[in-house]
Amino acid sequence: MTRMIREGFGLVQTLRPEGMTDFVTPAAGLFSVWHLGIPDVQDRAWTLTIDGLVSRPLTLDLDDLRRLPQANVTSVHECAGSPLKPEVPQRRVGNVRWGGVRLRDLLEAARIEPSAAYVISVGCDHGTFDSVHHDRYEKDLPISKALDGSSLVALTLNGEPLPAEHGGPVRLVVPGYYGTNSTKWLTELRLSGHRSASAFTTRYYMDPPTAGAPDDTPVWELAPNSCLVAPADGQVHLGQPVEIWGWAWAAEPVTSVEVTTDGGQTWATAQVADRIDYGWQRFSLPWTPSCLGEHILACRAATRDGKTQPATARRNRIYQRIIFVTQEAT
Ligand SMILES: Nc1nc2c(c(=O)[nH]1)N[C@H]1C(S)=C(S)[C@@H](COP(=O)(O)O)O[C@H]1N2
Ligand SMILES: [Mo]
Repeated sequence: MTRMIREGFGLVQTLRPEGMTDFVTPAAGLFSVWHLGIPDVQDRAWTLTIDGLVSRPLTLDLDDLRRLPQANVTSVHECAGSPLKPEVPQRRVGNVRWGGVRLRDLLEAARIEPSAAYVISVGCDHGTFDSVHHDRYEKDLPISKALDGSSLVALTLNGEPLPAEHGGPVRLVVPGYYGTNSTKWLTELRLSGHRSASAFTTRYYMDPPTAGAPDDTPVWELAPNSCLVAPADGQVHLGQPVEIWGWAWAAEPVTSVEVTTDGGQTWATAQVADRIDYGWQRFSLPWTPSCLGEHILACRAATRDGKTQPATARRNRIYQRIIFVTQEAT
């Protein structure tokens, strides 16, 4: 077993939405989450095994991976929040450029069998989460997603070798899916006819039934979400134009963002940039405040198929900010 250099759940979250001013989030500002601790990745000779329902099982080391054709994807990276509290938004999000080998290329090289329905990904971290010992971190994704050409076995983050806290030397990246599916410290990809039986796919990261979905639902595709970057409180003055802007994202491209400055009584349609790869999209709306005092700003994103953000407690609840409109600055 790989030695652990940190034990138990932990997270780093330095940027609040006001600080997310860059299209590409610098690695130093990117949140990080781990459930079981952080493994000592120097402690093992790194290999990635592809096995299960394949006719040509493969074991690759880092040099093998580096020698294969490399691809890049810009992708929003969002944590689904605590699996024990999916109704509490955490706004742990960034937008980064991942580089590495296409998952599809590796699966094709291993010759997957027709009965393979899921790709199960295994990390070498182990330890205690929610008072239970887990001997690995394990996730799954449907084979159709794994073969769509977007997922990577990533070796770089924003062009630099993948830092250990972000899963280096090798992690899975599944653009359009919540961060929980992007297994860090990746050591095995196992093709299976069934979903994984791991606690991280059965007990955790399964959303309880809702009115529209009678069964538990895996926390896979990103639901529409958005946040305001600017203005922050203290930057808005009576009669002075400001730009209200922020980022919006979803598994599918966001096709509309609406903004309110009166706590949701009226909504205006913002301009939304086109999506690049699976990245977040900038939206903006000019505003000249015409009355003094407290204002509740909020934004909500929607996709072409009509999926949008709820006003009720949910991980992608509509993002709000209270700002105070003051006398014109002198
Ligand atoms: N092996 C392993 N992979 C993991 C996790 C983990 O605990 N162990 N946490 C997941 C969760 S919940 C998230 S949000 C992302 C966080 O990735 P980051 O730390 O690079 O931001 O990694 C995912 N991959
Ligand atoms: Mo997460």
